[in-house]
Amino acid sequence: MQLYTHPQSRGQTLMPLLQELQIQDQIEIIQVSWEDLQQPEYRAMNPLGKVPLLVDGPVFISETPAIFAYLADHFFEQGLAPALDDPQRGAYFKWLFFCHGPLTEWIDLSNFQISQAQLEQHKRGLGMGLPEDLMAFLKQGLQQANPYLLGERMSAADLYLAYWLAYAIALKAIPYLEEFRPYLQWTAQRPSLSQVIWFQQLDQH
Ligand SMILES: N[C@@H](CCC(=O)N[C@@H](CS)C(=O)NCC(=O)O)C(=O)O
Repeated sequence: MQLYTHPQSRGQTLMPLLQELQIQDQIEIIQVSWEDLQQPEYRAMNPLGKVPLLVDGPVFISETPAIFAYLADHFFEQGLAPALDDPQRGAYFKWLFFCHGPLTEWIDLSNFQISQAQLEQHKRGLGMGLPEDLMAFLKQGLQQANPYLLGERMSAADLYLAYWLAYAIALKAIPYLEEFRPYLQWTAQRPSLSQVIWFQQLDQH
């Protein structure tokens, strides 16, 4: 398999996953430049012209949570994905897609100085609703985490959510609420996450 990525992209969220799955030597990491993404050869693989992109033979997988889910299933023996008949698979996908949808939607929107009045006006069309709804979703989920989202065993969804949370807190896109601290302090102890700069900066918030 080949993973096309860029060091300043959300492809970085996949690095702890590769480490936890112990597959760093099985995936060829191809660092591309932003210019490479404009090339027809790259666009043929991903017409969006975005990274990350995982290539597994004839299969081209863009969209970060799809790569998370694909790799966690492919290397199922490492225990990062619930089994097909495990009811927790529902919560697992909920968190993967929550990060890809509402959470990153808000991180993007928070860069654009959009007023609360504009958000109120468009809230029905926004996948995230209002920022306070997003916070309520996160607070409830993280208060129920014990210590991980699915209980005692960490899943790929924890690696994805914790990364985005630490990043969003560093960007000040979301506050570092008391309700988030036990979960983030716990996940930050994983060697795969403790090396990530956003986790190292958490103490400053
Ligand atoms: N929906 C994609 C979005 C990927 C994405 O936005 N990638 C950005 C970097 S974080 C990118 O490739 N930007 C390069 C460009 O637009 O030229 C995913 O979540 O994987």
